[in-house]
Amino acid sequence: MSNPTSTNVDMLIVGGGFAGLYQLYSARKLGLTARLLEAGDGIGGTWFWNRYPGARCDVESLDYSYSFSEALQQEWDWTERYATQGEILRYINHVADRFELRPDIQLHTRVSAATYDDDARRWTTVAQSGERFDSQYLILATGCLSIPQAPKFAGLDTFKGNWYHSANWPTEGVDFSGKKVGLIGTGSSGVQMTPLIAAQAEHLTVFQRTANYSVPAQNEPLDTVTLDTVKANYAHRRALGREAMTGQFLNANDKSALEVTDAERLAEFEFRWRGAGGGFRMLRAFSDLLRNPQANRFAAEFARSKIRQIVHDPAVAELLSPKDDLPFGTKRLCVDTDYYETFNRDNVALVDVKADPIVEITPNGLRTTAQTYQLDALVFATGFDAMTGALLAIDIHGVEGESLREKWSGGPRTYLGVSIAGFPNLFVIAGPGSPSVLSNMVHSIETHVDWISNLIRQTRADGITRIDAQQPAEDRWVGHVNEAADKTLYPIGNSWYVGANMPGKPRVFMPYVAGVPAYRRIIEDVAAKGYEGFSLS
Ligand code: N01
Repeated sequence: MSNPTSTNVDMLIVGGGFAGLYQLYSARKLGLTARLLEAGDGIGGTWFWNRYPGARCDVESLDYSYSFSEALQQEWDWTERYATQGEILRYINHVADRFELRPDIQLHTRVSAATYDDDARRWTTVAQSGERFDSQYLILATGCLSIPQAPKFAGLDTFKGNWYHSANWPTEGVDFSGKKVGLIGTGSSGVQMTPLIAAQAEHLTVFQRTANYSVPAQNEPLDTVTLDTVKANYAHRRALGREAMTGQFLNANDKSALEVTDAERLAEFEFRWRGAGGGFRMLRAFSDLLRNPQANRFAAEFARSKIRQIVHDPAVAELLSPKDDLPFGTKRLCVDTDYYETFNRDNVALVDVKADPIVEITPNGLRTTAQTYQLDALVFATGFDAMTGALLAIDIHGVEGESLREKWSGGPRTYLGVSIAGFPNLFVIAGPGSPSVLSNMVHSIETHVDWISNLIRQTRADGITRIDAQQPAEDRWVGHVNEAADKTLYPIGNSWYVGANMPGKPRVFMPYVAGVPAYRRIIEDVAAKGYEGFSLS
């Protein structure tokens, strides 16, 4: 029975980014009533919140875009190989308007709890405002990097200047002209904003705890010839993406780094660093780069040699060079424009806060164990409670009141990264246990939404009202995800992939590493076998 004081819909979708919007579009196609709840005062998810200077995607725009509508992909003209945050946000808003999605989108609504009623076979979802929603299906499209890691530095409340987090940037932007700026964090966000802040501010001090690897994006404008060529056969590009490890064609080399000569290896790395598109193509330079320690060391040493070539001061170059305990690419590779070059500017300084940790923020800046720094503004690019943060921010209770927070206290457990045993009719899009953040997210989102939509279409036709993953199937999947990760070097790196950036978070490698094509074949096979591993009733 549905609750008369709630909004009743067939499907409730939480999150208004790429995943939520496509899920809403697909729900409509299924003939379902649906409501999408979004915490922000605009749609776009990641691309709504992360407005910091230099924010852009590290997946090429022609791939990081929906493929479900040929008309959409024909009519939209991306202007650069790697799109800026602003351009992606315009695209998302265009999609919402074009497919008339807005009437079913409710902004300013942060979900705080969701409880399953096994008699009614429905979810009751509650927003922070107290508003209630009643639905048969609950879709969590909450994103993998949507709960910023709040800085917990002592003394922050005494700081006289303004401070900002990369993922909660003021809509109107920030003018750093004439200011001494301190930037904490050198992951993708910090690496992208460094050159732009340095160009504007009087002085920039970058506080680095761990050096990560960064590869130049080789970004460039997309001319009409390129766009026309892709659009003339967009299906071909999408098909190449579907069969590529990460859901985007990166021209993967199937040779081992150990089977080629030194000169051939160097040529391959150079080709990928410079002309062939830069960025993640580097990770596909050799088939064993992320599996074989020696192959990985070749890539790491190549990247360090580049840093030494670019950065004039050898001491700064050394500090920017990732160390051997971080294999190349095991923490998400940064993709930059002029990051290392920026450290040649007179108004930029690099501080090693591993050797000399931050003690506190002071009214006029920041104090490390050895030094004080006078700063007018502080920027935190300190990352996120990744993959599980947004899901566990909601107090979710499944069959017999089981709490998701308790179930996941030792790390996330899903069946196929999309379903959770004991939480029927609830689906996670691109969640832990799926290729997710290791892939082109838009591609993986489409894969999940299409798969969930087929499951719902088929089960509704069969009169099934309850879809639940079986516990043994989930256990086997969790085992398989771990096994796949353990065959790679990924778990070695201290990264948000394993929750290492969050003190106290269980160390579990969260995404599924075997790649997009292997994963798709598994979930298609599950569907072909009548949704093997699910209890349908
Ligand atoms: O966050 P991060 P991010 N004291 O977690 C440091 C995606 N993304 O926002 O490494 C001092 O990577 C921390 O140091 P350490 C992308 O998937 C994509 O940059 O923990 N430092 C690290 O340097 C990316 O991977 C794009 O030692 C502290 C940094 O803060 C993900 O989002 C752009 C600290 C956090 O790095 C997250 O990237 C941006 C402390 N107390 C983001 N706490 C593109 O598409 C943390 N740090 C290009």
